Amino acid sequence: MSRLYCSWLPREKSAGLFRRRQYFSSVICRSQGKLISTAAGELERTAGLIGADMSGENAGGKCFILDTDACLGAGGYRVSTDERAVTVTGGDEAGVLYGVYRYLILAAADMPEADSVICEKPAYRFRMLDHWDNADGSVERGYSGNSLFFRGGNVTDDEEMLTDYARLMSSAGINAVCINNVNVDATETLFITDRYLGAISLIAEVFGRYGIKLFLSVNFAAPVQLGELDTADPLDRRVREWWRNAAEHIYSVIPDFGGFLVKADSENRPGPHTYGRDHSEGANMLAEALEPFGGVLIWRCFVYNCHVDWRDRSTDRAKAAYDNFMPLDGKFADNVYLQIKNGPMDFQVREPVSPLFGGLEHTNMIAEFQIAQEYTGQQIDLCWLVPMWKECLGFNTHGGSPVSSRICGAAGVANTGDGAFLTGSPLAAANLYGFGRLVFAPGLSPETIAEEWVRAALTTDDGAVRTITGMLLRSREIYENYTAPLGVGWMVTPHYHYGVDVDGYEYSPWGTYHYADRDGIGNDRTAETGTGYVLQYGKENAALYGNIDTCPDELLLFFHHVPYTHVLHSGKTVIQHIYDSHFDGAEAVREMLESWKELEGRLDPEIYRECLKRFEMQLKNAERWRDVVNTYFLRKSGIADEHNRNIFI
Ligand code: GCW
Repeated sequence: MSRLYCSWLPREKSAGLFRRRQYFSSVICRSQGKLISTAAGELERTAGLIGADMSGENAGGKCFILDTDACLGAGGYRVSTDERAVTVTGGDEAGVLYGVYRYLILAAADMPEADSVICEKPAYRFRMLDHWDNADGSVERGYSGNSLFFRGGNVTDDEEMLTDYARLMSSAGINAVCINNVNVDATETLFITDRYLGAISLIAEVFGRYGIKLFLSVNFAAPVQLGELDTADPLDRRVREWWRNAAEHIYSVIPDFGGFLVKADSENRPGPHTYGRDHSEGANMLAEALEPFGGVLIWRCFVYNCHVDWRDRSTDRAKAAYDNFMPLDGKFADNVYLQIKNGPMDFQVREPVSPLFGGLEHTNMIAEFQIAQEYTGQQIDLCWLVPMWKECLGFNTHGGSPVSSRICGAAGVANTGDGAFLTGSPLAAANLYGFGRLVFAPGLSPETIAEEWVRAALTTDDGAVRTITGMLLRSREIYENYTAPLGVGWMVTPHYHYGVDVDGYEYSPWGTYHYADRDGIGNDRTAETGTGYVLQYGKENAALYGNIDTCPDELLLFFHHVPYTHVLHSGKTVIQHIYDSHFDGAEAVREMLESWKELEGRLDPEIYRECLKRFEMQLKNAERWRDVVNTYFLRKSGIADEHNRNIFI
C-alpha cells in the first residue's frame, strides 16, 4: 500500500500538528461507544506521528475531551480549544468522530480555524460513494487501478487496507458506500447469497467502525438469474417473498446493512418494464423487503433509450429521466430514494441541471455526481469538479427552492483504485475530498475546500498553496474550453470517452448529437421548433433557456441550433468563440504545466513527478482537441479565424 494512501489525513510529523502537540498527552472520553473509541484511536495514532505519548495518565496536563450532546444533531459537532483542552462534542458518536477528523485535518494543514470554535452539522442524511467495481477486480470507468474490494471473483480480506479506506472516507464525511457496480453481472448477482455475504460482512464491519453503512447494487432479475423463480415480476407474490427472504438473510449476516442500489430498465439492464410494471412498482417491491430492517432502496433515474435511430428527430435523450419519473411522483414508498444525475444527459463537463430535481414534489431524491472523471479527463487532465457540483446544488429548476434544499443527500461515483495513488492522479483526490466536504456542508465555497485540501494533502507553503489552489479552481473552465463547445457535449472517443472524436457519437444509437452542418450547430430543444425539453423546467427557466437571446452562452448549443455567425453575449460569433476557446484552453494547459514545474523541490517528489507526467499528457490531449475541433469547424463552416492562427484546413 502506498504511503500516500491516506492523502489528506495526517501522515507525518507536520509543523501544524507539532505546534499543537501539548494536547496529545491524553484523551478523556466522557461518552462511550464504538465510534468514540475510533475517534480516540485516531488521536492516539496522530500522537504517534508526532512522537507524543498518550498512554500515560494525564497529570493535570493538556488533553482532548470527547463528549456527546444530542443538541448538536446527528453527525454534528463542536470543537473548541482553550489552554487546557481541545473539547470535541458530538451530537452523537459519529459527530465526535467527524469533529476529531476535522480538528486533525485543520491542525495538520496548520490552519488557524483549528484553534477557534469549529461547529458543523451535516446537511444531509446520505453522503454516499458509489463504486462501479466488479467482482473480477475491474472498475467500470475506473482510472486509478483495480478495485480495492474485489479481485479475481473474490472479496478482499485486507483489513488494514479497508481500515485505511474507511478512515479516509469517514474523515471526508462519507457515511454510506455501495461497493459494487450498478451494472450487476452474473457473479455480482451472487453477492446477496451465502457464496459472498460472509466475506462482504468483513467490509461492513470495518466500515461500521467508521460510521459508514455498506450498500450493494442488486440485479433486479436476481430471482430468475439465480434459477430460483421463473419471473422477477414485482407484483408476483413469490417474487416479493423471495426478496423479503433475501433481505432478512442479508440482515442476519450484516445487521447494519444500508440497503440496495438499483439500475433498472437502463442500458439493457433488467427491470420492471419486462413485466409491464413501472419503476415505482419495481422500487416499492424491493423497498418493502428492506423496510422491516430499516433499510433503504435507492433507485436510479438514469433511464433512457440507448437504441435510438439518429435519423429519428422525435426522441431527445435529455427528456428521458423526467418523462419516465415525473408521472410516478408520489407513488414511491417512504424508504425509496430516487438517485438523479446532476444533468439530463450524462456527466458532461457542462450540462443544465436536471429538471427532475425541481419537478418531483412528493418523492425522496438523492443527487448523483461523478467523481470519477469519465468525460472530464480521466484523472489525466486536471478537472476539479466541486464548482460544477456547487452550481447544481445552488440551481433552482422550477422557481421554488434550490436543488440543495430538495434532496436528502448525494452519491458520488468513486474515483478510487489500488494503483500507486488512490485516485490515479494525486490531484484527483481533491475531487473525492471536495465531494465529501461539499455534501457535508454545501454552503462552503470552492475556494475554501480547495485551499484546505491542498494544505492538508500537499503542502503548507503559502506560495505553492496559492498556485495549486488557483489551478484547481480554473481547471474546469480550462477543460471546458478545449473540449466540446457551449454545452453541446460529447465529441469524445466512443466507448473510452477520453480524447476528441467530433463525430464519434454523431450517427450512433446513444442519442448524443451536435448536428453540426455547414451553416451551424446545436440541439434545438425549444418548445417552438425543437424537442420541447425546455418545457420540463419551471416557467422562468423554460423562458430563459428557450429564448436564444437570454440563454446563457455556456449552454447555448445545448438548447439551440444556431448559425456559426450567431453573436454570443460575449460579443463573439459562435465560430470565433470555438476557435478562441480552443486556443485559450490549450494555452492555459501549457501555463499550468509551467506553473507546476516551478513547484519542483517544494512538494513530495513522487507526487510532483506523477502530476508532471499527467500535465504533459494533458497538454498533448488539449492540443489535439484544439486542432481537431478547430479544423473540423473551419472545414465545415469555411469561416476563417479572425486572428489567422494555425488551423489545419
Ligand atoms: O456514463 C455511463 C457510463 C457507463 C455507466 C452508466 C451509468 C455504470 O458510460 O459506464 O454504467 O453511465 O451511469 O449507469
